[in-house]
Formats: sequence, structure tokens, C-alpha cells
Amino acid sequence: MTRRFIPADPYEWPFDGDLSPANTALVIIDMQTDFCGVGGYVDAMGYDIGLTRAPIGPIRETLAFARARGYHVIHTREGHRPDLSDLPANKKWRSRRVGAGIGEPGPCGRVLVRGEPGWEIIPELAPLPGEPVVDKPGKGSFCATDLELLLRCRGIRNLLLSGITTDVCVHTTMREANDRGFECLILEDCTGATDRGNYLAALKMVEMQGGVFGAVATSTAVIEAIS
Ligand code: C5J
Repeated sequence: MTRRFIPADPYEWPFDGDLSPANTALVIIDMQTDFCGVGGYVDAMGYDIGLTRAPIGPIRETLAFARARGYHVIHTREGHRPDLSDLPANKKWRSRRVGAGIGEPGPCGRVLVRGEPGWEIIPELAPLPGEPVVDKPGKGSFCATDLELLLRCRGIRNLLLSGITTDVCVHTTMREANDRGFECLILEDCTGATDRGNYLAALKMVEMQGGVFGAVATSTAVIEAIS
């Protein structure tokens, strides 16, 4: 095996240099209108969608690179069944309290409901046929989904994590993946949060304890290292 490493913090990634298109996936988390579009869930809560839109350009470039080089690409979407039977009562209650009730009608259709315009992945990052799209009712991509089975069946062990939001769905997914033994790298310019401080804190948390959840790198470092 030719060992290959990406410059990252706090260690060159992956830990053992076993990095190839066959065993590595770019995971793009929740790049949906509800999280980064005008009139979506995050916008309705009053947050600055400029922060959640910031990673669109870098993800687009990384996605083009990953596709061209034959890396696996996996997309996720957060959302609920139209009858809301998979929406926990506390999640529903909290969302209504902040003026963005899940399941309520809004400018982009019913908020965070599968099949509605706001739930769709933004056109700039639309999945290609054959790229798995994992639908999840929660924050983590492993909870109540077949993501782990999909990764194991494909022999994927390295995850390049991108998407929104850094401190919520991306972080939860990274923690879940790390506990399952996947080797994770979060791409700092390919992710964004609704709060700059939370974004920085989420990245810092990854680097604690020698890389407690994995490592952090820029997309440029990834592209340069594996070009
Ligand atoms: C949130 C997400 N923030 N995709 N979801 O509710 O991070």
C-alpha cells in the first residue's frame, strides 16, 4: 500500500496513510434550502444564512474533485415524514417556540418535511444518479438510517465531512462515525454554522485530546495532497 497523508490538525490524516478513492467518501450533510436558503428553516429562525451559505463554493469544488477522482460521494437530508409520525414531540415544540415550526407551511413549503421545496438539496450541490442520499429524522446521520450498512458494504472507512451545520448535524455525525471506528476529517471551509463562535468551537473540539473525533483540514489541503 502506498501511504498517503493530508496535512491536518492535530495529525496528518488518515492516521495510517491508508487513503484511496475506494475506501474514502466525501459526505455532504444537509445542504438543503431549509438550512441555507431564503425562507427556509434557518432563515425563519432569524439566523444569518450568509454563514450557512459560505461553504457552498468550497463544497462545490471539492465535490467536483471527488467525482473526477472516483471517490465515493454521499449526501444527507434532515427531514420528516409528511404525517410527522417520526417527529419527536419535543423537537416539534421547540421549533414552534422559535417561530419555525417543523411541519408548518412557510415560503419554501412545509418546514423540514420530506418532498417539500425547502427540504431539497440546493441545485448547486444536487446529487448525481448513483450517489446515495441518506434521509435522516435527526441530527446524526447514523441515527435511524442505513448509513453504516452502506459504508460497510462499500468498504469505506475514511470520511471527509462537509455541510451544515458544523456544531449540530456535522458534529453529531462526526461523533457517531468516530465511535463506530470510521476515520474522520472535517473540512473547515466546507462547513458552516449559524453562529461564528460555535463554528470555531466545534472545530477546536475535534482537535482536543490528540484528535478526539478525528482531524481538521482545508479542502485545498485535501485537493493538493491527493491530486
Ligand atoms: C440543525 C443541521 N441545525 N443540519 N440541523 O437543526 O445542523
